Amino acid sequence: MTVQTKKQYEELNTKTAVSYLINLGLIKTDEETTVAEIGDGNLNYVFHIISQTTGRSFIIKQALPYAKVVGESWPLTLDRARIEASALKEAAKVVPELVPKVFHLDPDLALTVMEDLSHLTILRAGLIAGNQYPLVAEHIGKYLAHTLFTTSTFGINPQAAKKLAVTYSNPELCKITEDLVFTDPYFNCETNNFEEHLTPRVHELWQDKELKKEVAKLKHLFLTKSETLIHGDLHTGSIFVSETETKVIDPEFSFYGPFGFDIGAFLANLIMNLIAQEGHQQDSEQKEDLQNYLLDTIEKTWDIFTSEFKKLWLAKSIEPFSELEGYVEEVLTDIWQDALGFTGCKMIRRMIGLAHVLDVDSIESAEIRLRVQTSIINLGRKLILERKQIGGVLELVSTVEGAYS
Ligand code: SR1
Ligand code: MG
Repeated sequence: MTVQTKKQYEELNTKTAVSYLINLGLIKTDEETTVAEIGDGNLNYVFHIISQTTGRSFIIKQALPYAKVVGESWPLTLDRARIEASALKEAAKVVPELVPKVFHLDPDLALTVMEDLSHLTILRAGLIAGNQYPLVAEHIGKYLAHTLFTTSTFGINPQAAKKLAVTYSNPELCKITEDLVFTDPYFNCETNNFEEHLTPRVHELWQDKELKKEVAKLKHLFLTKSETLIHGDLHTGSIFVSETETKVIDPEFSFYGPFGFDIGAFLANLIMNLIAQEGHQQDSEQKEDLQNYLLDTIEKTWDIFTSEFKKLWLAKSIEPFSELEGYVEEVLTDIWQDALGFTGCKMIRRMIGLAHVLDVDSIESAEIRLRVQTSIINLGRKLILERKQIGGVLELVSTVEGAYS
């Protein structure tokens, strides 16, 4: 009988990262390697290891026992490495071409060895630089429909879904979202982080009872609507792209949550980039072209999501009621309204809360930054309050068009 002993957690460094791959047999001792820690996110180490001898390369992502963005005073579960690797494997069952390959998970060291995607660009960085990615809407629309449908009770039986929900119980990372997205920005909280010039607008928001009540309802949905396995943090920094490829990374916030949450996260980040282009593009023709591309991406993502979702519904739904006329449309309407509310919350949190987006923060002119931040807050508010009236994606597109110069 072999007794499995739990390894002691220790942080990797560039040397031990290479030894780790040697021990796994992924590279040989005599291979010449280069290695760098390239993590630029809020929470983890990311080591990029290249064998100069064979040309093969790997990523080792290791969770730290605290949030890197704040420091050791904010302890954080290492279990998120298991959640992330498992969610990537779950997604690979339905959209293998849209997620990185996972080669190895080590739950004791909280690390995952995965496919190196460094030939691709992070979507956020690409959009800030003014690039366009023609296939991203099609790919993300498909990713959303297939991942969300398949783990819902339309795709698997309720017993299997309940068991999966236990596997993906993720209370600590959910708490980050509960606090940073839904609660803190609406109160005078220490975690908040907004520019001095936004203070009058933020104080107004803290008094905005109409808005706060709707945010409270959306928070309640996030807390209780266990519909399907969601990514949980699908912003444009969690997506690698090129002209031809798209890969969704980083699902460490995965749990059984509302259908609309990932959709809202993606739309919010496209909208923020679109509004922020005022501070990035000098040439007005180029700016308009980019903004039209982003509007088109919003529209296409939703259209592809709904058409793929309906196809899956017809071909694969295990719910006996799914043949009822009009049922799928009603499900999609609920998803849409939730998604719009979450879009608004995700926009407001990035202006007022702890973690910001580079799209806005990298605008040099303070005057333009203030204008952009204010437009994002105001549009976020509108989407939250009017989520049940904005009847479709074309109406969303014209609402967004009305919000920027
Ligand atoms: C402490 S983590 C801050 C943010 O980074 C992640 O990407 C999530 O969006 C989280 O809210
Ligand atoms: Mg992340």
